[in-house]
Amino acid sequence: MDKRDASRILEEIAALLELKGENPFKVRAYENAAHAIDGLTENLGEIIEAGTLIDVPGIGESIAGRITELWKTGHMAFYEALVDSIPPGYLEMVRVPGLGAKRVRLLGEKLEITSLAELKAAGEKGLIRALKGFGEQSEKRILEGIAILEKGSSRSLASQVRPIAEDLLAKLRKHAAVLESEVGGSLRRWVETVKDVDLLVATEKPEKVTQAFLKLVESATIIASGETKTSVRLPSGLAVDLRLVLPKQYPFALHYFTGSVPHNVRIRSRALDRGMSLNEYELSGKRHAPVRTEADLFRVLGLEYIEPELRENRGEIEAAEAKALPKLITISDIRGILHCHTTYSDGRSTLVEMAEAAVAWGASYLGLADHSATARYARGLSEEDLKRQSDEIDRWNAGSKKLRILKGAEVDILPDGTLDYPERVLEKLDYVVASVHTNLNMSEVEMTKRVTRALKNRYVSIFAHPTGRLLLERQGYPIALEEIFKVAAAEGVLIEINASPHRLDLDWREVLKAKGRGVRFAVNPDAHHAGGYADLRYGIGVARKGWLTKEDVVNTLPADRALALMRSRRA
Ligand code: DGT
Ligand code: CA
Ligand code: ZN
Repeated sequence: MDKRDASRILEEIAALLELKGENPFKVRAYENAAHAIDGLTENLGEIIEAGTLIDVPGIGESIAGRITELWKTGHMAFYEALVDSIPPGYLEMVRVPGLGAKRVRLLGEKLEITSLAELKAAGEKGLIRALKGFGEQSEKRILEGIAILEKGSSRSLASQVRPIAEDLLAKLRKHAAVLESEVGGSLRRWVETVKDVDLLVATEKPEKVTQAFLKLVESATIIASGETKTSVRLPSGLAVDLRLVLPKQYPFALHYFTGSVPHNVRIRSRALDRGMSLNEYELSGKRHAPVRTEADLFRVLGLEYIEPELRENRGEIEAAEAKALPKLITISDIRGILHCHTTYSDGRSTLVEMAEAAVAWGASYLGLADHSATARYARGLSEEDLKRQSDEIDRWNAGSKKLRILKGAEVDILPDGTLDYPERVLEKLDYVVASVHTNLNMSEVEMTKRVTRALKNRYVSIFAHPTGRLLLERQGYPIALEEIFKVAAAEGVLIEINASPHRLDLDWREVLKAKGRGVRFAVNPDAHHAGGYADLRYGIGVARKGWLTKEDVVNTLPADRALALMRSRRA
């Protein structure tokens, strides 16, 4: 049990209470507690042992008692009784992304269904659209949500898997028999979700490496283990494949097991066109220069080196042939951080803690962007709060040579497309991040109109988390992105790549399209605590997958130039 598990149970309780039609305040209390637990920077077990759980903001006495019970005994009587009181199918149904408890209850009652399978069947028969308040669009989204749920269970967020893979790799590399090694597959390509970990090792002594690996993953279930491949499943459910090859096979294997499949297929047929045959172990046929690295392999095939992030068959082979690949942005290009929260709104670190962490991270400027007034869900700032924060920022800036804090705000785009602060407030801010957090159930046409209107507001600098998706949890709201890109490019509004590994929004596939339309970007951690800047690496992963260079991203610029760009429409 860790804090994610505890937080998930609290979230589930909130959903269950809502399913039962309980008092909204009670529901909200569990939601807040789930949020608070998930956001703890300290160890939950230690807090419980110290008896200070009750001091954590957002956690009341009775909930603290229940979390403690769960932690100590592995059970929570309240939760178990609640689960027993609800048809099990309802529990499955609330897990469908985008389907809240209220609507599950409605669907259950009106369609007389009690399971996810029945819900799916009803949707496929077109019965959902016939219900009042649902319509064709919501039926389609419910079916998509069920598909995500069915597929999602087999994938994990890359951010949950990467540290495990990196740790295994680091330990393997200490072994003398491991000559070369890398993590391959979707992780190496920085895809946002992954099915498993693909480890590749070059060695002359496969049995030795296999033994060492099996010792590393002691508590795992061994699915298969042979001379060239060992597959295990960790107790968490994560599958890990270890592949062993001879040193001379390594560059071919590394390329092959990095993928993607569509990229590999193209590369293999390119080899064939040139009178050679390529597989995971060798390149045979026509004589060619020796291949000791992946770069050699690309060269022999008449291509520039293609970074793993680009290997998705989205034009990289043509560009590599024309020597026209972009020089991809790297994390060290980032100079400033533009979207962060503090304890003024829903952040968990103070302004000073966020600033000190930004200095330690190596940023030269930090844009604070706490939530705006009507953002009740996140303790949005009133005008007076903003003034207090502004004064505190002035004090910091007067005393620090290392880090300049910029005065921003994450301002809600209201349902009619106006912003959540009046002009007199907006004009005092250095820059404005605008985003949608409420009324997500609009039609695509309405949502596009709403956002377009906001982007035309000359105070808006950045459009944040453009689709609102939560990976493996919630689809984005419907919005015509091509239209939005057109408006953003014409207006000079930057599009955010939100680096939170739960969002990674804008999606990399769309980043490439937006870039083609002339859009520029900000890669933002959306940090809610001082450790949150670490997420920037995931945002950079998306930027690289979207073919972005340093020039495409505003926060690679020094503060003055970044600000000038973000305020260009105010003049
Ligand atoms: P994942 O695991 O779904 O997150 O995505 P990948 O890309 O890691 O896929 P995985 O683990 O099934 O396979 C790893 C790599 O092995 C894949 O990216 C390319 C290569 N590979 C797997 N199957 C095939 C195949 O049928 N043909 C070719 N050309 N390559 C394959
Ligand atoms: Ca994989
Ligand atoms: Zn936001």
